[in-house]
Amino acid sequence: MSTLRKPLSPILSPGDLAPWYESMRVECLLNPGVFRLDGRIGLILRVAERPAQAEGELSFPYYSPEGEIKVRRISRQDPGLDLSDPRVINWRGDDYLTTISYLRLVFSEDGIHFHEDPAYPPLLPEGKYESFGIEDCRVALIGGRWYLTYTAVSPNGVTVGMRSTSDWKSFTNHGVILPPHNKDCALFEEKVGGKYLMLHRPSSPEIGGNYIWLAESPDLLHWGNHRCLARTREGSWDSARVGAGCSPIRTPEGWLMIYHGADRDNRYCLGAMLLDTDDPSIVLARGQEPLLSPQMPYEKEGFFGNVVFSNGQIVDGDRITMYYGASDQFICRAELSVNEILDSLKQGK
Ligand code: MAN
Repeated sequence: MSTLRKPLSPILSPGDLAPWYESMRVECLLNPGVFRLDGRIGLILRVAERPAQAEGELSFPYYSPEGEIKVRRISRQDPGLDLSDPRVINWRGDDYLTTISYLRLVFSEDGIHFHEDPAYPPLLPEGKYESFGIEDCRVALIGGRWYLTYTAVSPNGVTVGMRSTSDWKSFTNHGVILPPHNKDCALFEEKVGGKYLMLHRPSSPEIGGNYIWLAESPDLLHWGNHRCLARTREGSWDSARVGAGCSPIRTPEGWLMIYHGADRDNRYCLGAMLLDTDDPSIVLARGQEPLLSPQMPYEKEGFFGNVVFSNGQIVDGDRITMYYGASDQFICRAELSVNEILDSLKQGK
């Protein structure tokens, strides 16, 4: 498969953006949603910030119930502190995130060089279900309106929030559309069988696991008829968790879905599945091998290494321009061919 990383990868690094929050620094750029607007390509980046870390102290940001950004500081000597994962803090039995994530817009004329446009301010966490941040936004264009589905994190749990817009300047906040623990929500961009459809990823820590589910809705707000679509595969690159990328691509052979899978070492790769056109709860084919796995130095090392993760792409005929996060730190771009992926699925690769 000729998955092409482009020479200018990474296309964005944390140093390319000034911090939004006073006295913080941009630590990570992650996993953008992608859309077209007025002849430009837009990315809705997940940006993660935190204060510079003082010697012997851990500090991390969060939103207070009053909606103000605050910083908590804890001595690194505190015996109740578990810092084994650079993304998460466990302190005296409760979980927090080491950074606060929000969503920031950048635009490009050529799909490679992105810049900010002051007319489009960032989307910040709002309310009590987003107080630890908002992450990994998928974008679906449905009936002339863009629907943004993203992970909303707070002490209440990891949920899916939704906002929508017609101009990327003002947004309607639809609140939590899926309760905890759920993430990786991608909407289909057209109705199937008269219903809106979504892919989502609930987690069931005891019986079950981190599997991709399908749900339907009459109005994009109320979701039912949940069906488990794809589970993890023991002994494979996607043995520990799987989750959908962005809206599946309609092809003559079915819906092509790019998804991420991780193994028990938290190595994240991207793979493909083909879903039946009329009944997408039927998986027609699933690739054995990843489409993309961490290989380049910037994919293997960074804030959280060995990660390639995508939730946004542009499709133009046969060509998929995929934007992806590498090592939870950089934004990269790769080109894939719809037909090559379909052929590889047919050959059982
Ligand atoms: C989770 C999410 C992603 C992140 C991966 C790897 O799936 O938080 O945003 O890229 O973990 O850390």
